[in-house]
Amino acid sequence: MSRIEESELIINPDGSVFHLHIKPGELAKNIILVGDPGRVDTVASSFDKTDYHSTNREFVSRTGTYKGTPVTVLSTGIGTDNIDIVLNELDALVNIDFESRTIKEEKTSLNIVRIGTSGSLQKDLPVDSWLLSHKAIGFDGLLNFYDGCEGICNLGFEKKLMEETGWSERLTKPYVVEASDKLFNLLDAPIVYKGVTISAPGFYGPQGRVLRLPLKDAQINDKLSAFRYEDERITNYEMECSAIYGLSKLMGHHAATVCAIIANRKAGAYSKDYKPVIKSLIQYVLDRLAH
Ligand code: R1P
Repeated sequence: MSRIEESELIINPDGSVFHLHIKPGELAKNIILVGDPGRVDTVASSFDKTDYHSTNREFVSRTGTYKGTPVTVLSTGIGTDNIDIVLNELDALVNIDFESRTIKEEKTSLNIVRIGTSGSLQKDLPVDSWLLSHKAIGFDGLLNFYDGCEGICNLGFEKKLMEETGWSERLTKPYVVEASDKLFNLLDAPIVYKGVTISAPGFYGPQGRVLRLPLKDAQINDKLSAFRYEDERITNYEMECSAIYGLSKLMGHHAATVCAIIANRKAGAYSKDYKPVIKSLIQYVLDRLAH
């Protein structure tokens, strides 16, 4: 087993991993990711008890139990660039021996559920509903840096999407990845909408929003809403799911994303108060994980 150098896996003087400030042994196998650090305590307030906590930049965590089941809640901040840090460091905490700096022979598989907020691209997917992402489309390009990405991506979906939208050569190639069956089935229920989620590398232009700057393709959101691949349609925009699905698949973890729809881009609508919607979604996810 080759040793991973100090510059490649940075371990803090207290033995915690570089950005997350979590030490091996302080992480639960069930992990809830939220974007907003302020949402971490909303999740942890339902725990029976909290055993560990950490704070560094936008990465805030609490590890404890919910109805006896160990759970870690961790904030990622915004964007798939942060997800690259979060997924690699979570994986290192369970699958790399920090003493010898070598990859462990026996791998640990984590259950990773992102609870987020999102904007709908379909008129009939209403504000204040919950959307479970069956697939994610990465407009961000992160996964393309990793070997093996073609093997886990839906190349047919990608090809049709690029053809039908007239995908510009200046844009990074979109990648299409899936939720883990295990977690998708765990979180599936009649009250939960299912769909295909775009993770965009920005909030404004990359999601077709115009304030002062015009878009390269003013019709992009209409094309995306109308697009169909087999029996699936694109339902919503957010900014993290694609990298979570892609990296989890490559590393052997289970992942699913469920979002509160707080805006409907087609209807021009925005939730009057999405906080209770998020709160009940958190409760739903915790109960499913503890089931
Ligand atoms: C943008 O406002 C942020 O909100 C959404 C997007 O994915 C992005 O992170 O999710 P969160 O509420 O989980 O942060």
